[in-house]
Amino acid sequence: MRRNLAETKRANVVTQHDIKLELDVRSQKLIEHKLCSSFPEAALLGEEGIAGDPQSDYRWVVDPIDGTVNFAYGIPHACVSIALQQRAKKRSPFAYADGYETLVGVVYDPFCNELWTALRGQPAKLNGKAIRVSRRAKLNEAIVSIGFAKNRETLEAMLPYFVELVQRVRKMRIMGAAALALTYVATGRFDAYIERGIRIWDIAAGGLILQCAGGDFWQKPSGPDHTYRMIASNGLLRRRLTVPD
Ligand code: LIP
Repeated sequence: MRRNLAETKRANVVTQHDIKLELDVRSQKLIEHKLCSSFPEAALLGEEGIAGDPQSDYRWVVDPIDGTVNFAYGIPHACVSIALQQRAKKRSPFAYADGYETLVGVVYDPFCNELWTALRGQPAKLNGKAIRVSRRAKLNEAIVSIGFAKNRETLEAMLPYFVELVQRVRKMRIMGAAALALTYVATGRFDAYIERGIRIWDIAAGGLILQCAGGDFWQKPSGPDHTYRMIASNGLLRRRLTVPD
């Protein structure tokens, strides 16, 4: 990612609100090769495809380049997001719709050299130092990040809420990389982050990092192919936020 940020990039798919790069596929191949050769018993579910036995109890959930449109334009706000999930043995409040829960989460921003890590049940860390969410409990003091996903339908669903919320908070931010928005809430830089039409690989690692930093991570399935709607916050603001159906 560092080597190619300013380079011209080949796009495999271009739609009005999204770009998928050849570098996304190459980056996932790199990650797949390393993880699958070191842990053959774990499957891999990535934005650019799956590998291994989908019945496996363990799976890696990978977004090889989160913030691809930023990266395509040379905007240094993008990251690698990798989570390890296990099929939950019993009903778990942390499980996703298909029964897997996250045990390990790693998000790396190669442009700011910031590495967020979390193991379930232990404090989340940024470059090895423990992090905590903010203590801001009032919306009019809060910075809230929001995402509009990749299609017109989600845009139309989210815009009315954006117009209402922007008047109640201190600032809204639309940064274009879900995994970094989640780690920014976990680090107390943002106080909340909301998105609908987001995919499990965008949020699995960041969601655990947020929970291990004392935050609240609410997710519900909202469509096929691992699509979710979610509200991430410092916990104190949770009751004041919603995400359109
Ligand atoms: C992106 C997310 C972002 C969302 C974009 C896209 P990608 O993921 O991080 O929050 O608004 O539509 O889904 O495609 O760069 O991995």
